[in-house]
Amino acid sequence: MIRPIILHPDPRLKKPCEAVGDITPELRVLAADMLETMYEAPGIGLAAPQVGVLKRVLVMDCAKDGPPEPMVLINPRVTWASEDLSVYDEGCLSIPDQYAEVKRPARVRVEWTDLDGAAQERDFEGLWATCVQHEIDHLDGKLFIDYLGPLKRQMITRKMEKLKRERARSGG
Ligand code: K1U
Ligand code: ZN
Repeated sequence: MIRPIILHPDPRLKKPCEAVGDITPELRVLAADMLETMYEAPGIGLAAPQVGVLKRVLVMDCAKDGPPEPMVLINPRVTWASEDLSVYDEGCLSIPDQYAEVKRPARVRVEWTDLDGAAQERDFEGLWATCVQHEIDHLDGKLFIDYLGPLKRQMITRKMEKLKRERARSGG
């Protein structure tokens, strides 16, 4: 099921999410819904708070060519980050049509739990590294615009408030 994506500004996008305990059937449904919602948007990542669930779950698929590579990360944690940085013109499904350059570690090692409850670890680089850091930020209540200066951040937030008013007036 496709779930509505929450738009900035919204208090649910600013709250740190709570760790997932057991892998329940509800969690599996959430992960499947998040992947469906991400592909439909379309996007390359999605974090649970973006669909109003304040739990530490994210999905992503940054595969460019070839078959899809859907990933579900539960309780993800960056355990190592490279000193070298990379810049990417980031977007966000909660901040549509707004893009800005963000500098982040070029490579990261991430540990997480998969949907079978097994511990996983992987090194990410390129777009995968940018995306997993963007999504983990969502789980900590942080948006890519929080890396920008106050003027640029305020300008984007004002545009989003206007967009939300217009969408509310036209019924969605
Ligand atoms: O978390 C999100 O809001 C999803 C976001 C992830 C992301 C994008 C760029 C850099 C870091 C993280 C998106 O997917 S925005 C849409 C997007 O980037 C895209 C959409 C279609 C094709 C390719 C990219
Ligand atoms: Zn985002």
